[in-house]
Order: sequence, then C-alpha cells, then structure tokens
Amino acid sequence: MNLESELVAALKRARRVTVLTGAGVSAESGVPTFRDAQTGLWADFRPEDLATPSGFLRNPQLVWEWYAWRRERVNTVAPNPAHHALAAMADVFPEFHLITQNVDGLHQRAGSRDVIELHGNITRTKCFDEGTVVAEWKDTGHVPPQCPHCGGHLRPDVVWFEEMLPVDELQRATHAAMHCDVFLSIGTSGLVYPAAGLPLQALGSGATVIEVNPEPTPLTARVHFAISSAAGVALPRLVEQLRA
Ligand code: BV8
Repeated sequence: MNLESELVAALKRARRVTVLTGAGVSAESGVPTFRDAQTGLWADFRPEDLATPSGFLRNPQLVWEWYAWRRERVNTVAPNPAHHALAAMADVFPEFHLITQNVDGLHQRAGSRDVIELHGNITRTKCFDEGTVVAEWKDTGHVPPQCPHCGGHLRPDVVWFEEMLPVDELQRATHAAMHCDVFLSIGTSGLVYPAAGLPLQALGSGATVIEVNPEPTPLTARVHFAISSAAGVALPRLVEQLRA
C-alpha cells in the first residue's frame, strides 16, 4: 500500500477530524502570507511594529492603514479550491472541526461553518480601550477612527502578539486537537504559539497527523504524512479520493 493510499485509508477510518490552517491556505487566493504581508510598502516594518499593542500606541495611524490595506486585499479576492475542499470535508466526517489562524474570513465565505478563529477577524473592528466590537462609527477624519462610545482609538478585532487569544476559541481548539482521530496542519509555518502547539497536542493524544505545505516546517519531521504540495492542489484531490 503506497503512502498516499495509507493516508487516504487513515482518513477513511476517521470519525473525528480536526484541521488547523494558516496563511498558506489563502495564498492561492492572492492574500499575502503573514511574512509576505511585510513586502513592498510595509517591508521596512517589523511584525512587532504593526501587530502589537505597543506598536499600535507608538503609531496608531500606521497600524490602522496597514490593516486597511490588508482588508482591501481580502475584500477583492475570493476563496480558492483549498477553502472549498475544506468546506466539503465537513460533510464527509461525523465530527469535523476547522481551526484557523487566518483573519481573512475566507473559510466562512467558502461555506465553512463554526470556524474557530484563533486570531480574530480583520473584517471586524473594536474599541482599543473598551475591547467592544464596533459595527459603525462617524468619519470625523481621525485615523484611526474614534470609538463612538468613549472616543478612544478603533482597532482591528485581531489578536496581536503579546495579547491573549480568545479563551473560548482556544479551549474549543485545544479540545478538538486532543479528541480527534486525524489532525491536518495546512499552510502554516508552525512558528506562532499557542496555535503551533495544537498539532503537537494531537500527536500526544494519539491522532494521525498530516501536514500539507510545499515547504518543510518545524513540524514536518514529526508528522505521520507530509504532503509537500500547494493546498489548492492537494485538498480537492483528497476530497475526491474520500468520496471515491
Ligand atoms: C500570547 C493576527 C500570551 C494579527 C497573529 C512560546 C514560544 C515562543 C514564543 C511564544 C510562545 N508563546 C507565546 C509566544 C509569543 C508569541 C509567538 O508565538 N511568537 C513567535 C513569533 C515566536 N505568541 C503570542 O504573542 C500570542 N499571544 O502568547 O499571549 C502572552 C502575553 C504577553 C507576552 C507573551 C505572551 C499571540 C499570537 C497571535 C499573533 N497574531 N495574527 C494579524 O494577522 O495581523 S499571528 C499571524 O502570524 C497569523 O495569524 C499566524 O498565526 C502567523 C503566521 O503564520 P502562518 O499563518 O503560518 O503564515 P506564514 O506566513 O508564517 O507561513 C505561511 C506558510 O504557508 C509557509 O509555511 C508556506 O510554506 C506555506 N504556504 C505558502 N503557500 C502555500 C502554503 N501552504 C499550502 N499551500 C500553499 N499554496
């Protein structure tokens, strides 16, 4: 039995499947990966300048404009075959959980339900001081705009470095990683914690762990199956074989 058929057999036996995705899943939609988002205009800035509370306080306008640029990109792209394959996968398994580090909302736009957003969503905005999500605000010309309730800065509803992840989402993600037969890590460099710990928790709980990434990561040497391919190619093929 060749590797791929072993992998498909493991998936066909599975009843509980958990998936973790990263920026690589949205790359084929034209959304720059996190590292790539620091190209061109933003190349001169370090992640800690753009994606930390202290970076925001140092230069709120810069950070607001970086997210406005990324939000614009997200609004002009569409989910790709990887997103659609994961949406279809949810109907193949009795129990299926989709955890993402992505803030682009493309899984939901592809039809995935109950997506566990570990790092928030760039299409939502909240008050920096009160932490409350704000749906609409008056354009007073301030950049960032001001909170209609307290006048404080508005910010994207994403999790910045040195910020805690949303407790409910992290608990659901940890439970789904530790209670699955097969765990798939797709399109993530596996460098940012606690998300990067989830495949290791699945390994520790006896799950079969599969990685889909054209490049090796710190996880590659530890997984049962490593598919060195683009997600938009590997995932539709996998769903096809599961349905066959
Ligand atoms: C926290 C939202 C408590 C914002 C993001 C333990 C050890 C070491 C460090 C830490 C640790 N625990 C905590 C830390 C600190 C830190 C951390 O992990 N630092 C790293 C850099 C070492 N973690 C935190 O700060 C977390 N909070 O721990 O709070 C605390 C409190 C105070 C002080 C300390 C701790 C918060 C982390 C969340 C940060 N927010 N995003 C935004 O998006 O703007 S993280 C952001 O970067 C993404 O969400 C994602 O998580 C990460 C990027 O990773 P990837 O998604 O994997 O993307 P990347 O570009 O790296 O790679 C793309 C991959 O895709 C590549 O491998 C490529 O080969 C592949 N690929 C490309 N094309 C394709 C493909 N794959 C498939 N198909 C393709 N076509």
